[in-house]
Amino acid sequence: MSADSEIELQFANATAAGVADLAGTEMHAPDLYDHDQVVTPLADLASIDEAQIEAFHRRGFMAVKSVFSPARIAAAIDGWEQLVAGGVPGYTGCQFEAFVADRIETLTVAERRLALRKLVLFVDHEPRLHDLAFDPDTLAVVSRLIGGKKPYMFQDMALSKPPLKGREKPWHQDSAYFNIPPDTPVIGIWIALDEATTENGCMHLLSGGHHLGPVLHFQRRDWQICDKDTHRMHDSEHPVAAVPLPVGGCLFFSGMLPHGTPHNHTDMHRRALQFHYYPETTKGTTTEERLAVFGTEGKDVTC
Ligand SMILES: O=C(O)CCC(=O)C(=O)O
Repeated sequence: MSADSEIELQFANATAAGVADLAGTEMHAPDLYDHDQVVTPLADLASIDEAQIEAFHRRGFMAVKSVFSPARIAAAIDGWEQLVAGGVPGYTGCQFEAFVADRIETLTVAERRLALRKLVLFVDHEPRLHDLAFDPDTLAVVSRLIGGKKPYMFQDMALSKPPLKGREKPWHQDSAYFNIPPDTPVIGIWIALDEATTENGCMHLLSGGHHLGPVLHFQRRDWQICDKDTHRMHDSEHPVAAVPLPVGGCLFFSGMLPHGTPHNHTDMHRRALQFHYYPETTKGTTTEERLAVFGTEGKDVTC
């Protein structure tokens, strides 16, 4: 089953209580997120000059420390918690870990918080999260990163890594998930709602790896780049950069950049929002066309 059809199946079965995430729960190898550098973020959006835009295109990412105020993040967290608690009528985008699949309907709010894996499609249900997705200052940065074009927000999702149990998001390219031409300039924005550290599952990126082009993805612990391909691509020209961020910090990154986040080994929760943008004139393709580039079917390859 393709990643897309899994998602379609999950949402066909969605209830207000939520659905179970179908990705694997196996622990990653201890060295899969070994990093060569820890990124120091820019101070704020005003620090982004032409040299930073050029560095973004070279490295495939740009981290900024103070983007959203404590008050806006506190409001976003409140919005998040209401969605997770099941308190927003009509919202069906909570995805829980498979270990609660048979009892989602009966979980307490505290249990829902700890079993949540992902929130999807929330901006039309929660104005405080909508506010961050359509922030004019970050949209202006996205526009600069896509050559001055008008950005269109086409994906809103968020991963939760609860204390000690929060699972890895294996190495992948986001563009491998989207039915759009692979050369579309896609920009992801990842916003830290909790402090993100190397221990609790901050973002890890293969610096410059977006220049390697599309990489084959396999359905293993998730729809992901094979671990051995990640090791193969990781060299002196493509170092692994870890990006710790404070609350309200923000990472801008290319949809073609290989990235992943390790297991949360701490007693801190790690919540983050992720939005994706492309130029508003972008035209879609089909799943077949996407898998012809990113998929493994019929390519006689193993992972
Ligand atoms: O928030 C995370 O841990 C990773 C999110 C991510 O990379 C993704 O879902 O594409």
